[in-house]
Amino acid sequence: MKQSWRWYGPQDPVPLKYIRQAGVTDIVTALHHVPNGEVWTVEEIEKRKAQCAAEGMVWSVVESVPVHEHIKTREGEYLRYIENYKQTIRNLAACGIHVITYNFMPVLDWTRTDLAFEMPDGSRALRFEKDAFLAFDLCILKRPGARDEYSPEEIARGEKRFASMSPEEIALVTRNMIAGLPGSEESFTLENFQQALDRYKGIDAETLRANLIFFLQQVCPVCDEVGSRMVIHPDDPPYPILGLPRILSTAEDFRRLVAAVPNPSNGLNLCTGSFGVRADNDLPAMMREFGDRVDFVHLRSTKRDAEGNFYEANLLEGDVPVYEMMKAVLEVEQRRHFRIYLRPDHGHQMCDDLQKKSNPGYSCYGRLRSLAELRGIEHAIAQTL
Ligand code: DNO
Repeated sequence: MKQSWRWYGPQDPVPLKYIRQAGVTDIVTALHHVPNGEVWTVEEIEKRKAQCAAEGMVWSVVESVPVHEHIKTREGEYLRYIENYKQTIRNLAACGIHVITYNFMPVLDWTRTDLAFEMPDGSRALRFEKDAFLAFDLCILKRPGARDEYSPEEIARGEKRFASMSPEEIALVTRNMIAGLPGSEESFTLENFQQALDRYKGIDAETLRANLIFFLQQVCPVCDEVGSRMVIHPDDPPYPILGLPRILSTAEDFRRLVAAVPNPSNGLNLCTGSFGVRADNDLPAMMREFGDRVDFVHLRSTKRDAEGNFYEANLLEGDVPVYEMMKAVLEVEQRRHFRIYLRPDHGHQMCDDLQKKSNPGYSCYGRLRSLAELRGIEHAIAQTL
């Protein structure tokens, strides 16, 4: 694997100097200051590249070039935004950056209800609590139509949870849900959030899928020409939420995408933590099946329960078969003669980081711990190949 690390740019409380000490060679970052939909210029890309190079690392993977909402809904200025996206791909390639992460989740990127779930050892994890989510949807947002989508048991669970919440907790859950987690690039108030959801009223999963296919049919030929690859990040969580359609939650979803857009540049960012929330996703099998298109892996482990909750577990203690997954990564690497960019993800907030302000899931020590474990596993498996 190419040991990589997500850096949010000069504002990131975890500086490049620390990242280098973690043993990292490759940086995953984005130009977060460029508004969604606008072109990333060669000049701005070069500036960021130089910052990484000055600390002895290479900016190799973009996470993410955000896809403007107009492209997802195929309305308004979507054609102009697609042209801008193509130009950004060309500019990145001109600067030697060829792996581009993106997602096609409507409105929200990844979603959690709790950003400081206390683990038995005192560290803090990100968590998705089903009841808090139901309380948000049914009693805080009061989304029209929500009641028809849930069972009587779920409605009762949401109402009970809402009744237990203090005004502070209501404000906190609301903020966690809609204020934008790191990398989301979109942030809402309760008022404009409902409007954003409403834009998807006539858009079911098949329409959204068609919009994604249309987008890829436009940008993939450019990628093929300049030797780049678009790697889609799966839905997180991997099922529909808030009445919004989801189209990249399972192996079958990606299979369908490849069947529709077979260009070599149509790739996958295999995020084990996102796909791993579903018991029906066989992650090592997905790595083996899609490996030729997986240039980038997020290796983290989630732990789910029967009530529909999940949290970010210690790497070796969650539902993700990390050893098998790493074996599959190494097999694919051998087959392709290519080293896959792999980064730790959503580490626990621990040690000194508990007193520091950091991007949720992206503090220093937790990811350092995960990367050290991943490196050890890779090293051990490599001896046997
Ligand atoms: C969360 C990240 C996502 C991811 C985007 C890719 O920690 O994995 O925000 O970057 O979905 O576009």
